[in-house]
This record gives sequence, structure tokens and C-alpha cells, in this order.
Amino acid sequence: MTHSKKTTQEKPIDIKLLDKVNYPSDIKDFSDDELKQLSDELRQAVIEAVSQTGGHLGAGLGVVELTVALHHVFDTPNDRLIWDVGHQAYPHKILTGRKDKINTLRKGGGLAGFTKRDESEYDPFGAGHSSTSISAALGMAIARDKEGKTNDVIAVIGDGAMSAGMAYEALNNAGDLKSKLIVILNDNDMSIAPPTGAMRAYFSRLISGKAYNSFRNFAMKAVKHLPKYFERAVQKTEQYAKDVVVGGNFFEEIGFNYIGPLDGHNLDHLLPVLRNIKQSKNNEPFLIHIVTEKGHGFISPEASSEKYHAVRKFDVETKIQAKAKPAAKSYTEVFADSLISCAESDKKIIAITAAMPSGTGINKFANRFPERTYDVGIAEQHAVTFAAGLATEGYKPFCGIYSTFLQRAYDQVVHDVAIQNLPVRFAIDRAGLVGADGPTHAGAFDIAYLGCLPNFIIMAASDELELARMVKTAADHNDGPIAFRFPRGEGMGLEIPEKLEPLEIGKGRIIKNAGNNVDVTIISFGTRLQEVLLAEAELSVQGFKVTVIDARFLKPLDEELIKTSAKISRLMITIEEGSIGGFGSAVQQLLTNFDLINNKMKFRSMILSDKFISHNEPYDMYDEAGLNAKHIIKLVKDILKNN
Ligand SMILES: Cc1ncc(C[n+]2csc(CCOP(=O)(O)OP(=O)(O)O)c2C)c(N)n1
Repeated sequence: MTHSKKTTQEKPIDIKLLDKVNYPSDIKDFSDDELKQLSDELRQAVIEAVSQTGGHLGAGLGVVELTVALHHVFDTPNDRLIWDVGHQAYPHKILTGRKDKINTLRKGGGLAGFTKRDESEYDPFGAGHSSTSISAALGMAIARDKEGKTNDVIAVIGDGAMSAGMAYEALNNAGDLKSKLIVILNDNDMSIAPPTGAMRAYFSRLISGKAYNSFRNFAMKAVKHLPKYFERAVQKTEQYAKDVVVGGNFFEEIGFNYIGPLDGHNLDHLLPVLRNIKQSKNNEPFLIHIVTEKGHGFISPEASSEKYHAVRKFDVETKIQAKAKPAAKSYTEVFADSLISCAESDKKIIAITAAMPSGTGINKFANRFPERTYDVGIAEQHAVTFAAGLATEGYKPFCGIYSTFLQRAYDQVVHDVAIQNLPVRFAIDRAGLVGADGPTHAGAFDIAYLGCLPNFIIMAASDELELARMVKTAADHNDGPIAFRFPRGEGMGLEIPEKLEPLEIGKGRIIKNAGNNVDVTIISFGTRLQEVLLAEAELSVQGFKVTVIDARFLKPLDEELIKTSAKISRLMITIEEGSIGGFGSAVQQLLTNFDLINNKMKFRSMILSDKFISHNEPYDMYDEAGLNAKHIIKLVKDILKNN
């Protein structure tokens, strides 16, 4: 099929090469010109796919040429290619046997939004969380060496992901091991938001080349420790790159061969360097520094801001994204507004984000209180201990962080915060299932991993008004760590009063009271409360006496309320959007300790079952998890009918 399309540069190109390409083997014989045309077509294919599915746009468009060059030069999947985070891998998916499924991206049963081992042999390492690629690549390189194999291992990591400590742990290790490893630093001077931190300025200095050796100096020096043929590549590259700097920089000092900076959108720069490194027999790590533009070829640099990192469906011509349904404020926004409201009268409140200012609403806080906001980069571990340090000096730090990313900082939570009983506040966003981002981003474990820690107060909001009050409760609580969790998405449209009342610590609330002879008491921890109320309405119609409790607190548990309710109920059910070991486990332990689970009183807990639920529409994910109203109704009837 040959038809004409316009690229964003308004240059007509024949759409024909990509039609013939299904696997990297199909592009091995392509000329450099064909590879350029393929890149244009691939860029268009990514734009069209994401316009239909939504998802990560800017990052993939920034690595189109790199993707083509890597698959042309290297022998994937035998050579291992690891994309850090994996959110930029859509062009890679198109070139590696998944072209026909690209319109299913992030949909139930379709392609994942990140790299995934069981999706393709071309994805040797799954991701979703950032800054793991160099460590994984080094492990693969060492395994290769031990097996006496010669395949290459390549990690592609962005400048944002290079703000994480883990990346430096891996560089430190790799620089010391004599193993061939190729790290490509994809420097687009963007994380999701503009990157922060001193390394950002350092990368810029490398790019400007001012502080380092000139290209010629490099050529003289570099050939001393690079193979002969590399000299030719160096000379060739000289035609294109005026300011390539190598030697004497940070990467060189720790044992890497640094090559760059190269124009990552220019195949004339990329191909010769990659070809020569492919041929290198040196057992040494290489770091290739490429400069790219997020959203290249579609989104103008000025517009290429945070909002194009991940997009909803959009119109390719106008670039206008589909409007989200007009709805209530998101939980994230309510958190931000409530924190701002508390901070107006409390100068000690400080907000911290680990590279997620808009995702966590901390950007809104930053607009109001720039001097009290810290974006520490993709550095969750540091974020937590940094907050602990602030807390020791009497400040009131709020870590706005996704449940899944807090997993990274677990020892910091235990060792730096909990053991020292420091009043760090954890605003845990994206608690529970998250839809299209899938299991890497689902907040399934925070209830369990925090619930076992002494000193912590742990809350879950059942609606946005509760969330607002939990923010106030956390602001007022200065005797130790406190966490509150809330989900992705919109609240219920509840009015939030200007003056927020804190909650009484450790007290749940009865939402529906069925009196003294109760068929079932359902205790909800978090936003499944709405499903519980739907179930309650239906069960009541069917003649069941149902009491509904909003637990509010996992720690301290409202033991009196739970024990009293158990004594007058035939069945007690807990429900939460979390794994085993969470709220249900705590209630079960309490009831068991007081012999309250017996023939007259049954107990069941509804939780996320013991499996990772794949990306899907939220309702379908809840269905798979068995946490919708219909599941509650069925459980109640199944148990009570036999009694
Ligand atoms: C541990 C962790 N924290 C936060 C995120 C959220 N996140 C996804 S991509 C991204 C920015 C990555 O920036 P960069 O590596 O420069 O890649 P780019 O998107 O600019 O291509 C962030 C913060 C994550 N995936 N993992």
C-alpha cells in the first residue's frame, strides 16, 4: 500500500516502508535514507496510535530516531535493549512485532503502556518505575560474560531518570566492572516536569561543552583507550558535531567511555557511533549522551510541557485533547487545596514531591508557596529522609507521593521516620487500582507495608471531604508519622468547607446503623464505601439488616467500635482496596484475639486478591478484584443463607 501523508514539517512522504516492517530484521538492509524515511513514518504511526488510545506521547516521539538506529544496528532481541521506565517504548513496540496491536495500547487485554517481559521477547526487562535500566543491564552484561557470550546490552535512560540514586548506584558498580555495557543518556532536559537538581546543570554544561575538552582534544585522548576503528567514527562524527566533548567529565572519571553529546534526532550522528560501539570488543562501559527534544516533530518545544508527557485521546490535526468529563474535583486537587488552606495559617508546612508536581497536586501548592515547595527529582528515598530531617527541626513536611512510588523508600520510612517517631506526613495518592497504567502503578500494598509499623497513624479517605479533614488532621498531628491514602480520579462533588475540622484520632464513624440485631456489619476502609452503600441499599430491600461503618483509621484501630459491632452481628465484612495484610487482617486479628469470630459471628475480608491485575478500565479491574457492590451482595447472601 502506498499513499501520501503529510509530516508535521509538511513534507510529503510515501507511507510504504513501515508497511513492510514487522520486526527489526526487516530493517537491517535499509540504507541510511530509508531509515530516515522509516523514522518519519514511525513518528506518524505513534502520533496516530496515541491519538486513539491516549497515553505517553512526548517521550516516545523523542526517541523515534534512536529506536530506529538501535534496531538497525543491534541484533535485538539477542542484544538486550532496556528502556528505562518503558513509557517511551511505543515506537519500539511498533518495530518489534506489535505494530498490529498498537491501537490496543493501555486497553484491557491490549498492549501494556510500558515494557513487559511476557509481552515480547524484545522487552528483556519490564518497567514502569524509573531508573532501573542500568542495574538490570549490568546484571545481564555480567550474566553474558559468565556464559562466554558476546551479545550487547543497552540501557536507554532519560535525564529525569538520571536523578535517582539507583542510577548512580549502577553507574558506580558498572564503572568498576570490566564488562561491556552501553548506556544511552537521552537528555531532553525534561522529566515529567522540568527536571530539578544539580545534575541538570551539569548535563547542560556537557552539552555546551564549555567546561570540557574540545572535540579535537577528545579525539586525541579518546583514541588512546578506544579501538582504532573508533578513531574513524570520531572523525566522521566530527563533521556533524561541533561540540562533542569527552574526557575529564564525571562519567569518564568513574570509568565510562563518554561519547557525546550527539543530536539524537540525527541519524547521521547516531548511526556511525552506534555501529562502531557495536563492533567494539572492549570490555568497558560506554555512555552515549544524546540530546533530544520531547515530543519532537509534533509538539512545538514551547508547548512541549508537562501536559504532553501523558495525554488523553486527541485530534491529530488540532492537537486538542479530548475533554475529561466535566466532573467533581479530583482527590489530588482536594488534597492540594486543603494543604494550601492549612499552610495559610501554618508557616511550618512544607510540601515535597519526587518529580511528580502535577500528578500529586504539589504544583498548585508551589504556585502559592514556592519557597515552601521542594521537587527533589525522582528520588523517593531522599524525599522521605529529607522530610525526616525537616521534621527534626520542627517543620511539618508533607510528602505527596504515589502509593506505588513510596515502595522505593520503605527503609527510609521505617528507619528514618518510624523508628525515630518523626512527624512526617505522607499524602499517599493513587492508592488502589489505577486503570490504564496497570500493576506497576497500582497502589496495592501501602496499607500492608505501613500498617505493620509502630508509631504510625494511618487513615484512608472515603470521599473528598474526608480527605480534606485528614489533611487537617495530619497538619495538626505533631507527635509522630501519619499517613492518609486516597485514590486516583474524581471525588463525589462534595462541598469542602473553608474551615476544616480535624478528625478524632482512632475513631471510625457509623454511616448506616441497623440497630442491635444486625445481619451484617460492613466496615469499609477507603473509597469502596460507595460500593458498600450501593450494596446496603439492595440488601436492605431484600430484608437484610445492614450496618455500614467507615473505619477512617487503620491505626489506631477503633477497637471498641469493631468489637461492639461484632457482638451484635451475624456477619462482619471488611472491604479495602489493598492487598492481604491490610485493614481486614488487622480486624481479623482483633476479633480472633477476643474470640469474637465463632459460630454466631462469621468474618470475611474483601481485598485485592493475591495477583497483579493487568491494565484495564477501572470498573473492569474492580470486577476482576471482586470489589464491586454486586460482589458484596453475593458474599453476604452466600454466607447468611447457610446460617
Ligand atoms: C520511581 C518512579 N518515580 C516516579 C515515576 C513517574 N515518572 C514516569 S516518567 C518520569 C519522568 C522521566 O523523565 P526522563 O527519564 O527524563 O524521561 P522522559 O519522559 O523525559 O523521556 C517520571 C517522574 C516513575 N515512573 N518511577
